[in-house]
Amino acid sequence: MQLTNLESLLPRLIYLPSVSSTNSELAQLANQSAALENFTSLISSHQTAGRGRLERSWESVPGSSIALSVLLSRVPAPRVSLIPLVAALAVRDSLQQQGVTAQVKWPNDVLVDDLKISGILAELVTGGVVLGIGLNLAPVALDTATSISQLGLDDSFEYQSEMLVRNLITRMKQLSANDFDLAGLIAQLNSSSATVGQKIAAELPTGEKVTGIAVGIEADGRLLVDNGVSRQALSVADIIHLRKVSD
Ligand code: BT5
Repeated sequence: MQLTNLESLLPRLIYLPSVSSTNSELAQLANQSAALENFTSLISSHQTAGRGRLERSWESVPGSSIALSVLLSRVPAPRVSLIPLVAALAVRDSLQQQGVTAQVKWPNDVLVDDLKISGILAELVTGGVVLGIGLNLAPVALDTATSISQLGLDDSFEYQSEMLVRNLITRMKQLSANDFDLAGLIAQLNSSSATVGQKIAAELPTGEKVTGIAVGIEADGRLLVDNGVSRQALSVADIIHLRKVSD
């Protein structure tokens, strides 16, 4: 694997051809050593126990997917809740630069034509957040998924991981900067959202169900849902898109 370009973007990059979960491995490193630099990264083309949210699994085709985890230690605490959405924007940026329009499904999916191409998992560790991104290069056996090769793009690991990391670093540097433009970011999150403007059904981790219209993403990343009587801001939930409000 020729990862020289990628290495030049990062303070430290660990490449493993196969790993249980890049998030678990990097979290373990971070918890062992408080001195890991911001943007220390672990990348693999195959996970044997890739994780989604809430103990779900993340599938990967051996050798034909990107599993990337990056340690973020400079994002100010009030902005940490925005990390998954901003990471999804970075994936979207990368696809946009290759001529493909993607949308962000709140809170952590990147979709192309309603099919999931990338999923994001951010976890708190000693000294920061481990941000994990899974990106399908080749088709996975799920009818809700798509991949880089199905979009007719260059599916080489080297090229796609460099595009991804370049955009991710740009976005995360913005999110960490003193002169961060919160209003501009929230406007972008709203305009690129597949969820905002839809009638949705949300299931909260407590099992509670909320249905209504997703009216916007708030400054802390929460999704505002209007059920016709009141508005509720959700911080964690699984969302089903029922239909566009204009339909
Ligand atoms: C996610 O969870 O989408 C977060 C996925 C994060 C994966 C990265 S890879 C690098 C790092 N290391 C890890 O161990 N994880 C992170 P969630 O929103 O819970 O979605 C999980 C659901 O997505 C599953 O239940 C499937 O329905 C679907 N799914 C699983 N694998 C998929 C894939 N490869 N492509 C599209 N959908 C998938």
